[in-house]
Amino acid sequence: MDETILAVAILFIIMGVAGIFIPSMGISETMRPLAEFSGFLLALGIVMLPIGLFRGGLPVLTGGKVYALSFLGIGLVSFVLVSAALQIGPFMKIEEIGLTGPTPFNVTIVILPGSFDPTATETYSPANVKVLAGYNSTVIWVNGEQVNVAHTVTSDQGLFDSGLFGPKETWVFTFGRAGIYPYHCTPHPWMQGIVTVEEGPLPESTSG
Ligand SMILES: [Cu+2]
Repeated sequence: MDETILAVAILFIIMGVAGIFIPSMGISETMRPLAEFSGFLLALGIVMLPIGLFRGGLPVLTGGKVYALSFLGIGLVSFVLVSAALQIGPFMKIEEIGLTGPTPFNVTIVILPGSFDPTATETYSPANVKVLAGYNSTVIWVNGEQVNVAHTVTSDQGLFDSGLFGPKETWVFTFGRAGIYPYHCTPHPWMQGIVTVEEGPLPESTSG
């Protein structure tokens, strides 16, 4: 057993799992590359683990090490299982944040013409919207391009994805859960926006 490799492997696995969970909790869109890097760390850790364990023959484990390793292993496995059961972290499902029907009011975000240009400063407009779940949390994205360019509305956290839609086309999504939902355009990653959903008592209707 090579304890250095083993320790590094365990460290990579912990960092990998943490790095995959943290960005999916919707903290910041700048965390997105971290999730990708974490996947790599996790894979590397998993490859290194048996190398560390079995280098120089089968491991002869004694006392404390057995407990420490099994504790770690059981901890990691139960962490992943509990997250999957609760559908949190990377296991959050789209059905969990989306509603099926439209809300009484909605918000429209226009994808400005020229958003395909990497130097464009304004793309999704407004780029930052705040809505109230169940009240005006139906968000409509309109592709306002004047040339034939398709865009997407893709969750940084993997929670929703419009797929490509062309000029004059729209994509509608109704948010049902409070949270901060950063998104981007798959072919044009400089296009970035955030929908902030709040939950609370609905304002009284003035239409009746
Ligand atoms: Cu785009």
